Amino acid sequence: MANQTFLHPDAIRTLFSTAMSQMYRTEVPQYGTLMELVGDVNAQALAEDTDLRGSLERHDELGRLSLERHGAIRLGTAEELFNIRRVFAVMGMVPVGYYDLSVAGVPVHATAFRPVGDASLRANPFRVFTSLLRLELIEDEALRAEAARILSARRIFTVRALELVARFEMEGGLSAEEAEEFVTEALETFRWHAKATVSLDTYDKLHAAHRLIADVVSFKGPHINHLTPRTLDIDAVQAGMPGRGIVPKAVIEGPPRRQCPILLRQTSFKALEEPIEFRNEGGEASRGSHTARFGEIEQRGVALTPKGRKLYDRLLAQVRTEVRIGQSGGEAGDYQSELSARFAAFPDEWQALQAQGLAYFRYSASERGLAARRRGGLPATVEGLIHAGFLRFDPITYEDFLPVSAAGIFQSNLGTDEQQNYAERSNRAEFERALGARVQDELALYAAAQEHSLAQALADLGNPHLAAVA
Ligand code: OOG
Ligand code: NI
Repeated sequence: MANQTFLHPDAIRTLFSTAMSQMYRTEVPQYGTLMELVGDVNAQALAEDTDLRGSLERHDELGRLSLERHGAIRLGTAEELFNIRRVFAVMGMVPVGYYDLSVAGVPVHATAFRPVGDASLRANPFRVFTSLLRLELIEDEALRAEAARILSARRIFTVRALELVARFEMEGGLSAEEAEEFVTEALETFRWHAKATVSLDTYDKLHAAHRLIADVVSFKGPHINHLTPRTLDIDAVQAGMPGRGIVPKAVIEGPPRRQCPILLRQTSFKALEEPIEFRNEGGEASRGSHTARFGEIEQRGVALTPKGRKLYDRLLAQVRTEVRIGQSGGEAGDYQSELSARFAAFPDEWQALQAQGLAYFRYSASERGLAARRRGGLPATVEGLIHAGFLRFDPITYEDFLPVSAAGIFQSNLGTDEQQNYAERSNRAEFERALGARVQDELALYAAAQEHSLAQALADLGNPHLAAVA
């Protein structure tokens, strides 16, 4: 039976992301400092760049800016991944994209849970990069078995959280009151635990296999390991961090600074070393520490088409073979200049990106175009309409992640000595089996958004037949 009193999943997501941000601010005070810096830089960028402000305003992106963030968790078992999908579904977040990080020496594969659809993204684009540990990549058989045993014994969701998920699935929604309770219960899964579930000895063994394995296996739950606000000027935030007592990683991951931002640029501050209490089988406590939680910022640009992405991947690979950043970060200057030099080959004007089919855009009929429709005699091609100023296009923001950047973020927090090379063993089918669902294809989502906007714009101009020509 239809229930009129459900709280919209978009609203539940905002309740949740706000509560999560609050919790992380309390747990990691540096995150609060970073949020303040990002707020200041964004205000300055908007004051100085009226075009940017106009474009964000036109697409209702201004409101979401201060809400905008992503987080990341690392799960241990197929069952945990299966249930987290159900939890995120309550908040209108679905798995998009498959990321294999084993190539970069990180024994996980991942997806991003995020809203899809323009309205939901506008309401709140909160996303969670969710990795699943690949125990099969642990070589030591005894250790692998022990890790599996430890993981199978833990329960990362509260009983009530799963009850509310089941209720959501049965009824098709949650009331405002249930949603509040759900958010409180779901938050428990993401909380930090200063007490490990293993002995210091076991922790050390897991840590020796890979620091990430220790991070996933040793605790009661998959603590959120970072939250990332979106900035309009990542270079300014990177430069401003030391002034506020934060030490950033050596280089910004992703493309260089450009007139027309593409994809995603990210930087982070190093993970904190935090005190942990371990307990051995006899119940005796010992003190140690664990390093997992960090801060990150990101600047988002336009989503690239497969053609644009290919060019991006090729240029980035060239830079990375040319300059390798060592542990000291001393090569950061060379890396930046190489990056800028190589990316000179990537067109940096909106017109060129559109005309060459390198990026995705949202089309709309301009006022002049609507006036021209009334007069009649519009150009017969999309190019002609654009040229005449009747059809406008604005960049579609990239809402996903980049595997090479993600690996760089993982590694900056694992220490370069931890680089291990697992052979590429991408296993999307296995990931989807654990997830209990297919991951959506992010490129298909952007392409659909572009096509939909173009069809609408052409219809507004009175000539929907042109869509086929585009
Ligand atoms: C996730 C790293 C990936 C990003 O922004 O690329 C990520 C992790 O360290 O668990 O969050
Ligand atoms: Ni991140």
